[in-house]
Amino acid sequence: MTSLGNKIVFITGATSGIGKSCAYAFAKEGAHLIISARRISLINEIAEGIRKTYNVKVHAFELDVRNKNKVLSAVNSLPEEWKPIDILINNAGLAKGLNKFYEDDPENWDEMIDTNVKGLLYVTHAILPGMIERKSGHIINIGSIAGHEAYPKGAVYCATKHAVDAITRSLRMDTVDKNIKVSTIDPGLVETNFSRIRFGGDDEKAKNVYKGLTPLTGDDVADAVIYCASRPAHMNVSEITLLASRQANATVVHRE
Ligand code: NDP
Ligand code: 8X3
Repeated sequence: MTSLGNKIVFITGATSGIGKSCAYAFAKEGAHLIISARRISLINEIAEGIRKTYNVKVHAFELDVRNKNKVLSAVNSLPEEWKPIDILINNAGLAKGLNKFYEDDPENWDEMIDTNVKGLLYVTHAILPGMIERKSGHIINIGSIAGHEAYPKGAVYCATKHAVDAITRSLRMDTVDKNIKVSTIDPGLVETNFSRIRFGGDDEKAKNVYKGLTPLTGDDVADAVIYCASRPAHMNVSEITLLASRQANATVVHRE
């Protein structure tokens, strides 16, 4: 097992759900954190909470992964001590709407593609050259079972997660000679803010997604991310798929 103590871990979308759970889980292992998201007051609050609980350093800043120039300048202007990033968790992402393709709003498509695909590419593009130079690094993408299967009313969200899957696999080939690991963690139903965002703040609709079963939590996913990040140097976990035990796949769910 590789110790995560004193590693530098960069997490996008750390204000909520899986990203926030990952921040706490890595801090518990003694890693120092670079955490970012769009909500600056929330990310600062989380940073303060982590500093109070664990003896680790936390660098927090506002970042919208859709902004290519800001992503690059934020990474390039990191203080020297924060530059040698060991692990990147590409987590920032969202679904907007659950509609038949022909009834959907193309604005939703732009937001999902810009965040889930282009945002992940921009952040990776900004951080990977340093990893290549140092001949060391691990990129862990938060994909989804929506990257393995398509489901009704999810054409574009599923397309973005299929893209994450393809990017993960290609990147692993492109960096195989650079001592860089590339992995993906692909969960099914995880109860976070995800469905609230998907349904434009409609709490009732969001709750119904998880009705009649016990969904995964952000902490369950963070647990898998920690497993993946802490394997010995010779071992890469290329992919982990996680499902709630009452979920068979993206469309078959048993509810009581
Ligand atoms: P949450 O809504 O709880 O968290 C999403 C996080 O992403 C927030 O911290 C949000 O922060 C951040 N974010 C959204 N847009 C941007 C942006 N443009 N730039 C930077 N940060 C952004 O959802 P989850 O924790 O569930 O989602 C995290 C990831 O997990 C996503 O990639 C999602 O697709 C994936 N996933 C989720 C599943 C689920 O069932 N919940 C299952 C499978 C995968 P802020 O608003 O402050 O910017
Ligand atoms: C998020 C979960 O069920 O929409 O990726 O695929 S789901």
